[in-house]
Amino acid sequence: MTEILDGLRLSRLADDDLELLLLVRHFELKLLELYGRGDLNGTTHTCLGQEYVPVALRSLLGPADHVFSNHRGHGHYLSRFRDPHGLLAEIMGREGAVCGGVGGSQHIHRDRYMSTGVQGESMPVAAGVALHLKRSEPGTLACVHIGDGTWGEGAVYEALNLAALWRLPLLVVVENNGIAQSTPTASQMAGTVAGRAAAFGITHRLVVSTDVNEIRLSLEREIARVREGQPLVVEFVTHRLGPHSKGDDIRPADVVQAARENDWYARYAHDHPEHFHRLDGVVKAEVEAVADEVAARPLSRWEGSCV
Ligand SMILES: Cc1ncc(C[n+]2csc(CCOP(=O)(O)OP(=O)(O)O)c2C)c(N)n1
Ligand SMILES: [Mg+2]
Repeated sequence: MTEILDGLRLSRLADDDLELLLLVRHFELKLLELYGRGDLNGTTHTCLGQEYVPVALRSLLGPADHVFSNHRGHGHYLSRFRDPHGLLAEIMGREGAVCGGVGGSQHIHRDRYMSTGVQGESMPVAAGVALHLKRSEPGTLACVHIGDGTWGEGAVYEALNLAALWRLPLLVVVENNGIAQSTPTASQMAGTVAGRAAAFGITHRLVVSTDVNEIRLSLEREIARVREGQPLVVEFVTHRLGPHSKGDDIRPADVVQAARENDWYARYAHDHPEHFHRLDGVVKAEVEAVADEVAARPLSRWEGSCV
């Protein structure tokens, strides 16, 4: 188990990485605002505070790789496709929706990307896809995002077992935000994610950094090995800034405060004020324009397939 130590100062990001981080942040803040106003139905789970995970991974993945997302997947989708219009239309049920508006926030299928709100469901599916890729498209991989709470699902272990046994190109990204809905991880998980990966002989890497450049550098070699059939569990120690979904945050104030102190957004603004302020307002305005434009569209119609 290797620990990537969190640097004191975040490194300067490329414009497109910072823009993407800000896009996910402002997109989800907008979603909460729209819900608050009663303009959206159903539910949504924001990845506020966790945006850097898919942004860091995006340059390590290629278009032929499969990505399996979960209920907290807006950042995963936007990092893959940078398509705020299609995603917001999907969530709002408007024309141009990625899946005709029938999938909503949690159930999206596009190209080699799929999300599900069912905890643990994607692990065996990703393992199966990884088997297919190993046989027919060597060098590609299946990446699956799961939370810490999802390690309570038995399907996770069936998938890990076969991934290790069959040497599948499976990258398991654990976004360990220390909580599952309202249950702290310490109250529901015996042992550790690292110990569980070790039980299957699967390599585990722990990432505590929120620095996109640093994370990429540290994972590059390991992810190349996944492509050769060495499954990998990468556990991000991360923080959920917002509620589980909407307005259901019962965490004590000190826990929420600790999450805020780890927020890349405030830290980047502090460490690189000129860069941050040059792009933050621009991206925020972009999201406002997307929201206005999508909200004015006619309702979506299911045409029998996703884009
Ligand atoms: C099979 C199943 N059981 C329960 C739920 C309800 N549920 C939705 S999210 C969630 C907590 C997931 O926690 P975690 O895996 O840590 O992800 P996080 O929400 O923290 O990102 C639960 C229990 C579900 N969606 N699917
Ligand atoms: Mg969690």
